[in-house]
Amino acid sequence: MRTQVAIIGGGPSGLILSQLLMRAGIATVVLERQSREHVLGRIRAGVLERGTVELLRRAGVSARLDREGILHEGTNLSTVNGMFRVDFRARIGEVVTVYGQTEVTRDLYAAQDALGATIVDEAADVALHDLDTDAPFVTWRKDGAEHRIEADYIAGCDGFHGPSRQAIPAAKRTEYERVYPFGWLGVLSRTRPAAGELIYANHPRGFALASMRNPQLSRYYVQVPLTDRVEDWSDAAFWDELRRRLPPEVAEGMETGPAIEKSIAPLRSFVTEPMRWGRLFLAGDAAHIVPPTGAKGLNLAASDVHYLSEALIAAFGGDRAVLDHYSDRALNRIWGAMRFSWWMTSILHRFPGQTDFDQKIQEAELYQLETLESAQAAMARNYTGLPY
Ligand code: RFL
Ligand code: PHB
Repeated sequence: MRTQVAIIGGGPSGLILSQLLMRAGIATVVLERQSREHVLGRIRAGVLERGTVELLRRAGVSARLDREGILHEGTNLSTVNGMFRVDFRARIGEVVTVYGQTEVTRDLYAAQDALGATIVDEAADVALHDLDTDAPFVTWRKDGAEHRIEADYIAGCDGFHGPSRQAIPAAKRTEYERVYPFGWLGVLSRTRPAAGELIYANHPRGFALASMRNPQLSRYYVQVPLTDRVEDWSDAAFWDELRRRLPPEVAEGMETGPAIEKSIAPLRSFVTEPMRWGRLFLAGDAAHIVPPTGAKGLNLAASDVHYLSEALIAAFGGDRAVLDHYSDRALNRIWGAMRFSWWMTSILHRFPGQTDFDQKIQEAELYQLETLESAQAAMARNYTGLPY
């Protein structure tokens, strides 16, 4: 088999890239380790920047998003001293769209099917070969048979645990990492959201977040120690803990119900540089991870794919120089989001061993955000999306 771009990973990065390339007349093959059912069962991000929405429009997959996405003009922050709101629209004239990653992925699969895309699911033992030559290829196993595909370029869109990043020799990459000493326990429930917009809560018992997917579907998180397991948390224990950490006026009227999904995600900041080696290009979680506090993971995957699709389309049009700038262009924006996600994480969580001094600094940061329009404008700019 032969194609122009072999894409490893059928998550949002891989599917958006395939969609944009196919619409530009470039042939792709997507190799995904899991079944489609598994990929569509994952509950992840929920907040889209304008740039992400525009990219999905350009990819021709925004009909349902444009209909069902909920515009949020601001967000709430809750502290020991009460709750305040940062008004994105008033500060910088921007908004975000609430629409789940699961729905984005579902729309992408439907659009790819309509274009007749080749998406191989349940591809086992995917391996990348000869990346620093002009004839790279990928091998995998499916239904007991060995397969091989040659490509002009390979896109590593296989998330944090995929093989693409590891295919770059260790001596050729630099990794930057911070692991946070806590995780988020998340619950999805068929209940009315607690508030009209998100609430990020700094509380002495730990961080909490009230989010949503639609008017009937809520998504909540509480900070938990890394030693906790999902089985340790009954639904009742989760709701009790969440209620304690949200503002009383919100907790009082909050609807609760059975958890449809419950999982614990560790928090990490990670970047590998450069995002290219020979004919391999990394995009999305394969190259970087942010803690979810800034809602940037999916949005960074989208901006990477924006830069990468532009570069590949230019290369197939005869201008290969653009490929040389992909990594730097993407990383510039990635580090901006890294800083923001780290900062949001730092000001909102309880850290083991946090001193009274650390505590006072957190309070001062949040007070600035409450009272300084310039601080709110900076947060609004970062949260709604740095420019491409
Ligand atoms: P994905 O979504 O991880 O997709 C990668 C795809 O590659 C496949 N794959 C392989 N395919 C072939 N061969 C292999 N050997 C492979 N190994 C892996 C995987 O099955 C998968 O389908 O990466 P992508 O496309 O770059 O998209 C990035 C986003 O998914 C990610 O940034 C966000 O979801 C991060 N994230 C969250 N971001 C937020 O903004 N808000 C959140 O609430 C939020 N929650 C989360 C998250 C990420 C999580 N992960 C990765 C553990 C919750 C979780 C649990
Ligand atoms: C979510 O709805 O899952 C969500 C929203 C905002 C975040 C993280 C997760 O910062």
